Amino acid sequence: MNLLDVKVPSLGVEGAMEVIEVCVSVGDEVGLDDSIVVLESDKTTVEVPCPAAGRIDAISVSVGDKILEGESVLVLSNTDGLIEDSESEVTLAEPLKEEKPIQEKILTSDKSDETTLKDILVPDLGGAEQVEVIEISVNENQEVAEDDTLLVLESDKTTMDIPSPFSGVLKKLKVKLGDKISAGDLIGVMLGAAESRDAGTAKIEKILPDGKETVDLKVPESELSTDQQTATSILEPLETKTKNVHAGPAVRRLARELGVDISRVKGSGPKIRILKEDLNAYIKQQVTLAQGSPQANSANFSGGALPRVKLPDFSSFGGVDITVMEKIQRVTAENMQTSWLTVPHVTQFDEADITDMEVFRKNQKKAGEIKGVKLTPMAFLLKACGYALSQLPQFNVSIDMQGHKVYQKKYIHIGIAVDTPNGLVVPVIRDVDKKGLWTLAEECQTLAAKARERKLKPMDMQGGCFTISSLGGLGGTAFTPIVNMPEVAILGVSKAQLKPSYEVESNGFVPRLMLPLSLSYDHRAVNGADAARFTSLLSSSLGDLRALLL
Ligand code: CAO
Repeated sequence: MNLLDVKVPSLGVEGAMEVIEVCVSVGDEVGLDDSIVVLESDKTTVEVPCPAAGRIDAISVSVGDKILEGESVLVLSNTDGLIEDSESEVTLAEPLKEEKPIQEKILTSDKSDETTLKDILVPDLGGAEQVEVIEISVNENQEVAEDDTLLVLESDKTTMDIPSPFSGVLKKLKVKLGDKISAGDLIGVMLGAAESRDAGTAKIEKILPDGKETVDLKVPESELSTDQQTATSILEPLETKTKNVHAGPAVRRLARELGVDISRVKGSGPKIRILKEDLNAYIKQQVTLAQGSPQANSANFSGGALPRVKLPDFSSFGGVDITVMEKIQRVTAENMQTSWLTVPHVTQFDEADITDMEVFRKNQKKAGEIKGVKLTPMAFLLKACGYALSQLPQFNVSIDMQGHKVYQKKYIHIGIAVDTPNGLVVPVIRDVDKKGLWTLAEECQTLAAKARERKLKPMDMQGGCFTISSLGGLGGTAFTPIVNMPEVAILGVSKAQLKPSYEVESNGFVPRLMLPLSLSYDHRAVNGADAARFTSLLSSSLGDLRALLL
């Protein structure tokens, strides 16, 4: 094992410099000249380049430290020919400073084999980043089975469980409540397979700045991997992982001055280096979002400019419990308020005669049992709305009032409002117009179940063009749903009721099952005549399903 103790090079700066950024994390592979830390003095900001390619084994500085030339920054391993082989064990080229975190490696009792230590990484979160940990469902040294929930995360749109990718004993947990984590971040370290921990011994060796301490663990040697070289791998210290950002000092300084988290900026330079233009583009984008473009995260508009309603002292009237709103509740409330304040809402009411549709639907009960899918009115509503959106594409748009642009979508993805114990969530069914009733029913069922089990990923809730909110299973005659921005319309569905309907042929009244429809729309994007056309088309296609085949 070749190790290199990387020190602060001669920078021609007098006195200590402050570490303002650590650009690498333990375990990172770095190339020659990659930036490892950024130092700042009164007069200058300097990026310290890596003197060789290798893997970061330990980092001895943190942001805010003051360091001098010649002081150790980090330890690099696998650096070709820079340091003599250190045989079987890793020895830090120089002891780390006292306050540095304890590091660990796993050794077997008498040989150089290693245990099967596996990192548990945050899986793909559907593109979401910096998602908050709201619940930790496991403890260190706890046995965990594959698929057991490890963490619960909460983004702006949903909560999701993170299952364990394999079984074993959780040796290290590297996240805590409130942490913001992204795909690829380390959740913890799992030891071996849980069921085989009853023979043999392996050791976890703690490497302290000034010595060593060994702890025995019961691990069967048969379980210890012989092909991995983990005896030489030091586990990542317990520290916050900083993103490896490539940017020059001037860009970093500007980002700091403007309060921009540089790790969120996409670099367009060589090695995805962040240029000043990238920073400008990022700031411009954020400003546009804050002004309400269709891509805006409506959580940006918290309605802060509204006068605050002063609450009375409720306890003077009787007993009161106070709870803090959960994030999903808060974000839903903010989104509702934003839409209510931004969108001029109009609601168009109509009814669809679903007598024949219900006969057809109920006739499919047996087929549904065989398929394991329940065909509810929702599948028919999805199909009919997909058809109406294809016929009246003016409902399949988003508008940007700042840029005076209309975004006409060429796909038909429909969100369904799902009532869950954690609040309202809106998973999206894609390409509704291209799917049959059974597929739509199955996807609706799966997504609603996932929503209730908190298993939806952010991507499951993105890309909607239109929303259906069905309260039909619960009751009510009509309601005025709020448009789910940046969509421009939402269909509310209430409970179907038998009503007397005049029949010309028999010159009398006959009972018909009528489904109440409430279409709320953004009057900036859609006019009233189109809304009437939309609900009429829905009504006629639900009244005669053959229209959907045309
Ligand atoms: N009229 C009469 N009965 C209806 C109906 C309607 N419009 N819609 C559904 N039903 C019936 C179903 O046929 C089913 O009856 P059976 O069990 O006898 O077959 C029953 O009501 C329950 O249906 P469901 O609600 O389980 O299934 P669904 O596919 O209709 O709806 C879902 C799925 C996810 C939309 C629904 O469960 C849900 O969460 N709705 C709430 C949406 C909500 O909260 N909206 C408000 C948002 S704004 O605050």
